[in-house]
Amino acid sequence: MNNAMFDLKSYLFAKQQKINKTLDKILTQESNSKRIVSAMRHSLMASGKRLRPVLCIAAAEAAGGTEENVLYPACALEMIHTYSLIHDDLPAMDNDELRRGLPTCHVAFDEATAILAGDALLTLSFEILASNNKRHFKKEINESKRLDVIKSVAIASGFRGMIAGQMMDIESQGSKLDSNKLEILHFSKTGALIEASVYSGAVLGGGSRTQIEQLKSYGRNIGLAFQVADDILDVEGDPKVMGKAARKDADLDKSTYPSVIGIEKSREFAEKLVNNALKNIDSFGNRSDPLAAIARYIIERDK
Ligand code: GRG
Repeated sequence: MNNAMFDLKSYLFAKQQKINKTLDKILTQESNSKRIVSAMRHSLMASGKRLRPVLCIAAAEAAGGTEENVLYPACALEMIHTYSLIHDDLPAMDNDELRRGLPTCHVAFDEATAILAGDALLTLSFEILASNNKRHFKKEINESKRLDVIKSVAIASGFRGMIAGQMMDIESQGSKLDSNKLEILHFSKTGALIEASVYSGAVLGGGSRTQIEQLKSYGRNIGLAFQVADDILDVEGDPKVMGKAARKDADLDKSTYPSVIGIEKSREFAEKLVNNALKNIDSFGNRSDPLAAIARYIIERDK
């Protein structure tokens, strides 16, 4: 049974502060191009929720590790996420002008710079995941765990994960998918990186094989719930609160949970996924209070 009194707001605030400080430090590294760093900084340091790195840290803590063990790898996950947002906003994809409350990268800079900023964040993330020095991991993490995480994150963000989801999303515009196909699309596009964030924290935090499997299932459930909630927010959310455009899915004639199964059934489905996620982490006791609170937050959030 998880603790409903857990103070998620304070937990998120403390973790977001640490993550932001670390991301800022990473971006102070030398580059021969000031412009590329400015573009990376523009998108990365804008006000994101930092959900993926927070999940990585919370999973590590649930598995018996510490924030310090995973802070840099957690930041690498945020870089991959930010790269995907920069590229998703491009004119060739969703053509959005507002992201995280700021002009999108290609509007603030230009298309070529935005493409390169996304590429640079993606490659930097793998440099960080592959580095095993004191700066990136306070404690030595054995090489096989690091390789496992690198491979899992690469699969989740590549052509068997996020990129496949994005391609399916583009291909399916204008047609209605059935709920099975939609689940595959949504899990690939958004859920896979969320699952990989939890998995990475569990592995690097030193979880047992059983704990890693339980946390991975939790990640899978909340990953899909996140995208169902995102579909609902696109219908009901306030662009001023979200810091991005709403009603885009209908404009682009995309298949979403509300358009395929209706808004009430979408809410019920998201609720069911979160309940499954809570069951997955039941045996962790109060060490998984942050993860339980995040699971509920994912479907109750307004941005
Ligand atoms: C272009 C390679 C490539 C992939 C794009 C994830 C993705 C695939 C595109 C993002 C498009 C999108 C808006 C998807 C909906 C779900 C989602 C990822 C929302 C944004 O994530 P949040 O809410 O954003 O965690 P913040 O800004 O808080 O980090």
